[in-house]
Amino acid sequence: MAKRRLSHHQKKRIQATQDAINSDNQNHMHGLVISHHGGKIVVESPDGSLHICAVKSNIGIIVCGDIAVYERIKEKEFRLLAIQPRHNLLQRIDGFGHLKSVAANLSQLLICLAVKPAPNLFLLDQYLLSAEQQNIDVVIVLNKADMLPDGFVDPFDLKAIYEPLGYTVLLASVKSINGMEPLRTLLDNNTSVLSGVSGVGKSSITKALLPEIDVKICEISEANEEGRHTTRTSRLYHLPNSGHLIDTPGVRGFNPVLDNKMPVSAGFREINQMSNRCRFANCRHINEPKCAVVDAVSQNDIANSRYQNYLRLVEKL
Ligand SMILES: Nc1nc2c(ncn2[C@@H]2O[C@H](COP(=O)(O)OP(=O)(O)OP(=O)(O)O)[C@@H](O)[C@H]2O)c(=O)[nH]1
Ligand SMILES: [Mg+2]
Ligand SMILES: [Zn+2]
Repeated sequence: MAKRRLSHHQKKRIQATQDAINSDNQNHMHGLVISHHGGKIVVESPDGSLHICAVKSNIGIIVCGDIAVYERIKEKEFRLLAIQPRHNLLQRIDGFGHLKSVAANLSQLLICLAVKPAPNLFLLDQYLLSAEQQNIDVVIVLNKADMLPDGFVDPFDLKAIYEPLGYTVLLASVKSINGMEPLRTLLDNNTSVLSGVSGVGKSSITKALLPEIDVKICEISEANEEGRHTTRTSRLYHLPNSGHLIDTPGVRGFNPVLDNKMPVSAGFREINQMSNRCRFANCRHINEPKCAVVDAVSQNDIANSRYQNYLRLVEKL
């Protein structure tokens, strides 16, 4: 494949970033990006001070969880110079086809679903694919469990489908505080990002874990049970037991970044594993003869919903 040629502007940016990262300039500081709003970046220094940084042009993407290199220009003025190389970067394609970056340097993705608005398994599988791509652990949180009729232990078959794949599924309720303690434990020592559609209760969960912090929560519209996109910008919070939690704005969808370097099957653990048994090494698991994946679906060893969502994503690519 031909190498992509970098523009003069891109080369300059990479060089400037390298210079700032490698520099032993005593005035350069390092800090954690807490939020990014309207061109202002809030960076937390290792001593806990918050510094609002203006951004030097040509720095590129900056998100919560990034480690910034920055400098003081005046008493209370700071300028962000570069972002340190990341372990990972969670990204999605928005409804207009634009690449959106969610957060960086994550160890855990909390996919927040709710009893109402009811979970969309295609959205969930798209999240899971993105997490597999970026090597991020996942916890599937089904919030608003208080709205379930008595006796429902596995609504929407989430445990039945996803636990055998190795994903943690947690039923939670901010209202009845069910599941909040196990969730707290899962967050310890992790940098976790909470993502999901509007109104599922991401900010309510954040507030339940950090009651002393003012997190804005909105009443959902009774008419259609949809959220109102209350949270407008992502924000990183510190948890008492040394973890970080990033609350993000509700998404309408979570289209993963798909490219030819990684087959869609790599984002579906069970399909990936089963594909070793297909007759053809390059089997797409659609209509090829002796396809172990199609066989496994017909035997109910692979959930049909997972397979249908796999096909939808292959079609997109
Ligand atoms: N019954 C019930 N309602 C809840 C629960 N958690 C949150 N809610 C309600 O759900 C609504 C939306 O909560 P938010 O926390 O603002 O939802 P969000 O996911 O942050 O929404 P966006 O910021 O718009 O993405 C509010 O009316 C909450 O009171 C829960 O466990 N049970
Ligand atoms: Mg919110
Ligand atoms: Zn196959």
